[in-house]
Amino acid sequence: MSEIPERTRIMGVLNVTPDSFSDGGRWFDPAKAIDHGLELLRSGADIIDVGGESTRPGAVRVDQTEELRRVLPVIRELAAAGAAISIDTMRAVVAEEALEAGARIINDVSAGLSDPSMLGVAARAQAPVVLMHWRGYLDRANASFHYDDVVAEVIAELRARIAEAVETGVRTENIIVDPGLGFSKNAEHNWQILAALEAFADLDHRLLVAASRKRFISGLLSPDDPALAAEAAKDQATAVISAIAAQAGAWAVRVHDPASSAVACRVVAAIAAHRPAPESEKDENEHA
Ligand code: PMM
Repeated sequence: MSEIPERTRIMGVLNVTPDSFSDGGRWFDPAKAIDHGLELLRSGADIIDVGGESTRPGAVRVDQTEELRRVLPVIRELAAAGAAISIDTMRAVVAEEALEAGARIINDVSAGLSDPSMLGVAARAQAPVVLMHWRGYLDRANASFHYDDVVAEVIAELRARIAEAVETGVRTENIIVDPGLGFSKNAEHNWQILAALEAFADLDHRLLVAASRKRFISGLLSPDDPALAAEAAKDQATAVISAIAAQAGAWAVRVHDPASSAVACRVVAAIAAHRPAPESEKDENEHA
């Protein structure tokens, strides 16, 4: 991937859908989507995550032809402008065509469980692939899920997806893990995961954290009526989470407002750069 700096990357969200959770309908027109993608880049995004299917609870699946119609022109145009693009899809064919159109990363919120051909596509293309934790794929998204220990169980279930990806031929360095905030998880689960991000970073794969504007943030800011939480306040809360994620070692954060999270991640990187080396490293340098 070209010129991505040594700090937590900013993945800007571009939903080319009529019905996504926070930005559904805004960028449904391809020309508007392309403009918004360029704006995301200008405001600090390193990667644009293009999706043509909403994963909000209760969403109806779009058919494959429609999904392709939504994402391909946008990917082609943004790739031609030099953008690094991830394709947010649960369909192997969409992932494959998106890669051909210029996308570089596959982002599958079902971690290969929705379409059995997905991991094979990632392996053949040797493309980085996001494996997100989710127990239900749209049709079961409203089911309530029980965890005795959400952090341990999500990590164990991610390990199983990682193992299958490796078995299918995906190189370990191409695996990106994502705890799937808000997917088969309530607010309590999401906060518990955010309190334990280091454990996800310890999986030794790149870690993506995607909290941006999600319902548990609105519920914190406006507990009586989450729908009333202002977008700017949600983005401020998201930027704080981006800083916490960066501090925990996240490779990237997926956000709707790149500017605020880019500032947060830059500050964390600056502080990290000024941290004294651990004693063990100092000893090694002295003896070098
Ligand atoms: N969340 C949404 C869509 N795609 N991809 C990854 N890897 N992780 C996520 O948590 C995730 C995702 C839903 O949020 P949106 O409707 O705001 O895009």
